[in-house]
Amino acid sequence: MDPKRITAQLKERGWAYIEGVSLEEPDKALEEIVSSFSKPVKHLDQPLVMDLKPALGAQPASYAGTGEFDLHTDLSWFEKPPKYIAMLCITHDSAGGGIPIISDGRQALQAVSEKEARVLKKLRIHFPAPSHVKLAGHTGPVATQERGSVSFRFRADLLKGKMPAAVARFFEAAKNNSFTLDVKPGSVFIIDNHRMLHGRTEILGGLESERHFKRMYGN
Ligand SMILES: O=C(O)CCC(=O)C(=O)O
Ligand SMILES: [Fe+2]
Repeated sequence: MDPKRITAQLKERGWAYIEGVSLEEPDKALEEIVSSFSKPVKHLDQPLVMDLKPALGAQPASYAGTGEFDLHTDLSWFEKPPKYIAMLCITHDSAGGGIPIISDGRQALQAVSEKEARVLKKLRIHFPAPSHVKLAGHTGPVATQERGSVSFRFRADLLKGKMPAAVARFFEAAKNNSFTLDVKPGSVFIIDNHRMLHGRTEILGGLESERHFKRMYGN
């Protein structure tokens, strides 16, 4: 797809979708797409292109786990989470799970009361890193007013203690406005990680599932 169209779609609705990408050299294909509209970035000791597939011993809600993964921001524990996430579908979960879900943070913010929206912009929440990542995490609001737009940070399953009421309302609203993406082998979806929350349904084939996605970040 024309990089201008990717950028336009990301700006307009927070996500872009490309079909029919050749899977002969999938890492290269994904790198080319991400480089066409952004600057590829990697984090910690992760490779530039990450393989997302079930592995023994992983946390259920993680890239290698098989559980449902609630709507979230990637790398919520970094001061500056990557702006874009691109995922390429190599193979599906033939049992019918592992379906990507996304939701627009702007819509969720619109859906809560004005008072709750003020709390979401003001209340600083601690977003800890998962236990296998030795980082202190990040403390900041769910919604950050930036020049002309609001950026979002959210990760429910890692939060410690009871979720503040406004945050729970935001999560509820995000779930209510979420939708699934009809991805197939060779499709790439790109999301604005500062605007959209994403997740997946449970991988029904479990550890035996052939589900395989590739993921890359860009700024
Ligand atoms: O498995 C997926 O579709 C997504 C995984 C994910 O969102 C993550 O690892 O942050
Ligand atoms: Fe994620």
